[in-house]
Amino acid sequence: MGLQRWFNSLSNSKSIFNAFLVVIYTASIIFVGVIWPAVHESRYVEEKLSQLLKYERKQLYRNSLSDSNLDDLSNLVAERSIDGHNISFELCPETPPGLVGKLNISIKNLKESVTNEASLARVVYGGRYQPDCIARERTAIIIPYRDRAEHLDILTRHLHNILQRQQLQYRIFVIEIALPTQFNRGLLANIGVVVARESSNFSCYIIHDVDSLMMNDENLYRCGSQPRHLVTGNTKYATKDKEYGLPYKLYMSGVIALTDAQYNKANGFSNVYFGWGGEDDDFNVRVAKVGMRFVRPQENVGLYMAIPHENDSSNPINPARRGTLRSAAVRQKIEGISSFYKNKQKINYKRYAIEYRQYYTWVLIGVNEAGITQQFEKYMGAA
Ligand code: BGN
Repeated sequence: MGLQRWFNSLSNSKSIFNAFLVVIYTASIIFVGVIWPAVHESRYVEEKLSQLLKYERKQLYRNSLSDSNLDDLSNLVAERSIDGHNISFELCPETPPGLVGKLNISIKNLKESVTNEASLARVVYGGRYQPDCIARERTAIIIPYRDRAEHLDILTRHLHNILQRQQLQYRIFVIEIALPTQFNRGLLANIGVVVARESSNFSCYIIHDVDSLMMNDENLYRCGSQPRHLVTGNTKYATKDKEYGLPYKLYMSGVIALTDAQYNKANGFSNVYFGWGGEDDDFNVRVAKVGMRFVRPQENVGLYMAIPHENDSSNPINPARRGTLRSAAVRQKIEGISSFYKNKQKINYKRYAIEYRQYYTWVLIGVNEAGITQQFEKYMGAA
């Protein structure tokens, strides 16, 4: 009897044991086949996603903001605006959606007609902005500047309005030459590039005259596979029957767009043109010499209004410019953007100030005009 009970209990516990085995077996099949992969998958996806977001955010951050000490203050401000911002990880569309085409700018009411308070409110100190989508380029607008405060105010208001509509990620640099040195547009453009490079990795430089206002917002401030001359006509060169004109076919001044590589390839602008004239033609020679050429946007798109001003007595014509232009191709090898890096013919300059102003980053520089003229004496035309 005792044996029978023991046997029964054994067989009972055996079936319980078997049932237990079946449950464990089924559970592990469900776990291994369904639950684990699902958990793993979602963990994996979550991890990848967070890595991706971190990476994107970092990229976005690196692209838009600076890494250097120079920019600490500006970064701080920009950081806040990023955090309060709904950052999207979508690439900005090829064609910005909000463009209006030809702009209505009243010459009598310039400041009012270029001002858009909402766009100005979005500008981060130092004159920077990034759109809600991932911009296709990181654009540095470089304005060589001297003595045109009113123009600068109008131009920067206008640019902030239009460039935001173009969904650009940009920063405006104003490079001013300290008195009493004469204006030197090429040298200031080069130093603008040097300063921009230190503050972030821009992919496109726009060298912009202070007195030129874009009249059609379809003129996208982007770089291309060739250097771009963004001007197809300026009111400065109006003729009897044309409201907008160009002074000559190979003219490429006013507003140009080059990638970092294109700028380097040409060795930037010459630094030796003090006063008015010649530096743009010299740059054209450089660009052609290294197998590139300037291309323009569509005729009806690249239109500019010149902000009217009194005769520019503070920027006298450079009498040596024609002679200097003759040595353009030779000088290309020895002076240009390379003059501000390790170079036997280094050009010295001082940065007197860098300020993060509300609508732009302002850089005041000083050079020794007589010293530079002497340094490159044998390549200079007669005065
Ligand atoms: C040219 C100037 C340019 C200027 C245009 C338009 C020279 C070099 C000697 C021929 N070039 O004559 O610098 O942008 O006029 O005004 O002076």
